Amino acid sequence: MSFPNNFLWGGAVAANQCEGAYLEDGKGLSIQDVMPKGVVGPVTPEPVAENLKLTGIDFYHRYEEDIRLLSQMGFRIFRMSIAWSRIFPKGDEETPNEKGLAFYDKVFDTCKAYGIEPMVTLSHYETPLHLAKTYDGWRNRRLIGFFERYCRTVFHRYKNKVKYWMTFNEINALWHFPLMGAGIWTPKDQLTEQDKYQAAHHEFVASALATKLLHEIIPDAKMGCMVLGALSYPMTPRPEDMIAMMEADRNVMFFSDVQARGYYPSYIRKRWEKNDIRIKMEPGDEELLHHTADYVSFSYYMSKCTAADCSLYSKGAGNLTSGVKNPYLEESEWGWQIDPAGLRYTLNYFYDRYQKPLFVAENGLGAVDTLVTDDTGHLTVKDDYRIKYLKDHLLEVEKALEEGVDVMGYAAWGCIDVVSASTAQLKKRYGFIYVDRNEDGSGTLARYKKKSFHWYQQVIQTNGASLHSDQ
Ligand code: BGP
Repeated sequence: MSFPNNFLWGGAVAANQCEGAYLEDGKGLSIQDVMPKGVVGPVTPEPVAENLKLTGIDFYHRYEEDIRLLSQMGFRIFRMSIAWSRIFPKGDEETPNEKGLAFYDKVFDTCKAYGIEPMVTLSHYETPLHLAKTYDGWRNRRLIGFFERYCRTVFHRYKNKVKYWMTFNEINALWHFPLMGAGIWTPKDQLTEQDKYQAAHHEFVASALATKLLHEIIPDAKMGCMVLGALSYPMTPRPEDMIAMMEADRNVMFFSDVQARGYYPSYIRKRWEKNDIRIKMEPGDEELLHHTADYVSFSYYMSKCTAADCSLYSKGAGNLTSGVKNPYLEESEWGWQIDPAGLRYTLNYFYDRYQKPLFVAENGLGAVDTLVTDDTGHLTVKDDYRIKYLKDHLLEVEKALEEGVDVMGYAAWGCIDVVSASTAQLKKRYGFIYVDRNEDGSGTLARYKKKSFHWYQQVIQTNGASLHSDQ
């Protein structure tokens, strides 16, 4: 048996992609409420009806049914996020919104009742809109204080309910999508590298501070860092492509290097020196960074290729970042290249570098699903393509475990269908559970079990052994 008995099998969602109820019970607006097309479209002055996230999949009212369904699959962990703007509607208030806090009490109590451990991301692409507009998000050092107050509030409140936490979802996304990644309101073409490194510094300090606080308030809790784990292969064995790969990977690993090792790596300090980038730090910042993450997590959907001259090759599509197309891989309907072995490589790469427990925070296949009637007259989706994707990836997780990598667990992304992050679509589905809601917003919101629901249930029940059967 390669999967340890305490392996955390589960799935993941984010508040802004599933909850809906965007103004209910005192919630303030978040940046997502004015991003109707995800990162591919413009922001709107006010929330507009075609923004599917305003209603999401109505998890806010249906969480009990949803968590029950997840428990039927045997989930041990449910990665979810707290919408910061439910707790502090504008982000800079002194006093939290009690109704927002009460909502997550109910969610965590339900998880407990069904034997599921919640894993909570504190900031998953949902900076309160007021912080973005008034302070320019994480470019402003004052965000550290606001975040600290938010963390302190939720750590005290959920002290006995939540053991696993994460600070920033895909923290490296701020580099490519500063608004979604770091609530930066200034258009991205007006930002310099210096601005982005400065915003990253504020997030690193905030993350370290949150880790310190967590350990003080809930001593047995674990804090994770989380990066978008799209590593590169060199397009050819030419030495210059290899060097390009090293640099591309550093752009990812820089973020986890700081959070997992507790200091800025020399390659970044040299880059700053060379490019005359001066990061403003306050006394004590660097000492604070020593409060490193207890575990390291990443999302993994695909690998990418890199070359010294990328213009020689065709460009690939991808999860917020992309590189050159790998001629040896197939791709999803959204053009994301499918590379199960890349997950094994990524796990080994991270473990070699940090020697800390790893958690696969997201993995999955976004696809168009069709609801059909099965032999027993029930509505379902025959998603063999998804089963194949997940099975192939989990077999690679198993290989990494066999190689000695300490993998704590695995969360399938969008375990129940949610609105997509990059394109804000509902037709791009990842779940084991189908949600009846269409791209035009119509639908009953009823939940149906897909074929993959029963498959994953079996995988968890056998602690991975069924991955080796023919199914
Ligand atoms: C990651 C995000 C998730 C998620 C996932 C899939 O970048 O952390 O929030 O949605 O990607 O991406 P998408 O929804 O765009 O298909």
